[in-house]
Amino acid sequence: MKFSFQFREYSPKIEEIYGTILTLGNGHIGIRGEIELEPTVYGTTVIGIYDYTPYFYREIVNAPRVIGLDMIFNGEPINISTHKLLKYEKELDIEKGSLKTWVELETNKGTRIYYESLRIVHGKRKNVALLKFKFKTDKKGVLTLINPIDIDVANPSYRPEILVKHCDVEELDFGEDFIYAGVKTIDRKYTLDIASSLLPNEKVDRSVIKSAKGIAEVLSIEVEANRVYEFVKYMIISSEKVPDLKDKALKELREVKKLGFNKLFAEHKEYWSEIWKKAKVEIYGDEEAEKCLNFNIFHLIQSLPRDSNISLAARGIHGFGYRGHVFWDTEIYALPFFIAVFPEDAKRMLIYRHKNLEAAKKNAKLNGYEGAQFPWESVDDGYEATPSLIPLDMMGKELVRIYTREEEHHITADISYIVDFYYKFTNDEDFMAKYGLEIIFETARFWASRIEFDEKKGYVIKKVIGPDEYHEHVDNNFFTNLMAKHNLLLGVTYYKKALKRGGTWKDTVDRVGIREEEVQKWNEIAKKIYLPRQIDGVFEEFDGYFDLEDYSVDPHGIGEARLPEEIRKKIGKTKLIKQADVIAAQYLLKDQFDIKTIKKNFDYYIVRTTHASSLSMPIYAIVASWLGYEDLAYEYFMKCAYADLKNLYGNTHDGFHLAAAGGAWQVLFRGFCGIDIEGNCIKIAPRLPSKWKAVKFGFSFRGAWLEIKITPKEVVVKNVEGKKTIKLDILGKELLLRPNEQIVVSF
Ligand code: IFM
Repeated sequence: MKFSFQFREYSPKIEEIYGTILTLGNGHIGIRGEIELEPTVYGTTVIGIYDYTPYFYREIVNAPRVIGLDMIFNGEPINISTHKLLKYEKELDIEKGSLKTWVELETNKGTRIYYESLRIVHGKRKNVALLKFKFKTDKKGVLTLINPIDIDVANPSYRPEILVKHCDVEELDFGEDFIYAGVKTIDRKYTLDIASSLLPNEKVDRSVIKSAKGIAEVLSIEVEANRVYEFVKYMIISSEKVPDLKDKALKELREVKKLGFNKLFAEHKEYWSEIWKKAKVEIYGDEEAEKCLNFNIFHLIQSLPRDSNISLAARGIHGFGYRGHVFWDTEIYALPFFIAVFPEDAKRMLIYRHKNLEAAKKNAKLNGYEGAQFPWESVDDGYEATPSLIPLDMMGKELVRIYTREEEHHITADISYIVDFYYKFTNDEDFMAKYGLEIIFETARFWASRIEFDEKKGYVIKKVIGPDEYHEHVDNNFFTNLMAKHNLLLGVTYYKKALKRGGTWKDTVDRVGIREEEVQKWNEIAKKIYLPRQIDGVFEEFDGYFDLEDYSVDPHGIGEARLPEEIRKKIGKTKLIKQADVIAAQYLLKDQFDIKTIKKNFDYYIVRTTHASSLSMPIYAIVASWLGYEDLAYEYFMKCAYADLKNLYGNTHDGFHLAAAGGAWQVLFRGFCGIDIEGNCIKIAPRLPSKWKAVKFGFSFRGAWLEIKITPKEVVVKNVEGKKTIKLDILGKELLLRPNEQIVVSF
């Protein structure tokens, strides 16, 4: 694989977009892709480090910026925005996980400057980032390099009065060959230790400055004309909870300097090469789709937390959109990729939810319910982090009231859904005993208390927001009711399984205190749960939806900006929906619908969906592919894959759209390749886009690693690792795939 992405424009606005799409990360550190030579409001994110903030409860912290570099040549500061820029090029190499930058400029005094850098955030050493750079000029003179740890950073915001600085300086220190900053978050919960060292390949004069902005080392060097000078900047960003963190950080800095850039880069490349052996998707006949899909996979992997104290944030490590909060995006959109390809990593994200079960129980209690109610937006402590008010509207003036924290309850069922999905893929009994069963039982308990009985309708769920967030305070949202039913039935099924299995599963039943009568009640509620009207086969999205003013949109467009203002203003009173809702339920719970019904619903809702959310198109793409709407499926797939590369939602600067990224992978897996797990059987019913000559990738299934190749004429599946025989159903043909064997089905 050789995938690199080139970018050649420069303007502060475009640079903010590059900041996101060229982010490098390793599951601990995230460093945005803005050029090191320019100041920026963006610092560094450290996964799992949150702090209190107005409106948003807690937000991911903009950590001190250590990647920056100031250059002064013969008294002229070398900013690319203030001189004549002759060349600006950036190249993200997703195969190596590296970012290269080339700058050529003529200064206001007429000096030519050539600058070239290579940046990595180390894959194997979670605290380490490196910047190697070269400098050349056509004049001799004095080059001054300033290597700062900038602690004067605040979280970017739309409104200046709510800029929050989260880092409180504890210590600034330096030695002969290092600078160091120790900071704590304002809530005192987290410590960050940052150390850096800029190593020249020549003799230089070195001094250190401390200021309100932080600490910086300053190197001065007499340079000759037309000679290349090379430097390596070593950076350590550490957040471990150990007493001697500073010593550890400085020790690690010494160690990596001793190893040197080349060895460290070799290790880093090895890391990515191992990752790509599993994660890569090859698409023959469509290089563009192949590149874009792997680009999204790269960003998903970089955002994957290394421990279970936090899960994948909706906008990744790439920015401050949604303040680093974790939504259903993680479970429903991103996790299927990790479950299929990196199940051990997926498990950590599920354990994160289990760790927060106590918080979810408190949340339920606070709202008058039983069991566990997961927050719509979650952070490091598992409490509800959704703002009730957002201090901006479209004009950036008024506070906007948000009801999702009170009403978007489907997340609780979504989490149970994915626990079951994980179990289907992995058969991880131990996980279920320790974590999974408890999540399913406690969430079933929640729904049993959340649901009300209505004499006429049966069990109803009132006052919710479904995935379509245009309609608030609605009763009986189709998605919510169906997912709640599924959650209750999972409770019933796993309870029965646990009794049958005994051992640790039965222990969990006892530990959680699940009683037979309780489970019977879950069953009864599930069976009598009310679903809104169905007219001509189309399910009403919620009670009363069909009575709203009709309005339709072009299914190829994105967002609300294309709507007339009067429609935008009253959008909640129309039938327009923001994203897949009924169709999302039909995707997740496919088995409950026949294809004719799915088609009727798809045809109805597709012309009423604005796709204002990036979570919409992945689901419509998958279902479109099931329905044989090949062009539309492919168009939506590419739009998911291009969401950030082309800034399709206009807010890429706020972070990566990881739901669209995970969604794009699901379009491939569940849509084009038609892969489903049914019992212990993998069903494969492909419908490749017609220009695809073949698609090839791997995934893990119950301890086996399977490699699959699909062409328009055949399916080839290899069982390359593991000791298990796998049951397959390829286009209706049932087969057994033994270890180290391959099966070819031609059609
Ligand atoms: O979770 C989504 C939601 O479905 C639509 N608004 C944005 C959220 C975060 O991506």
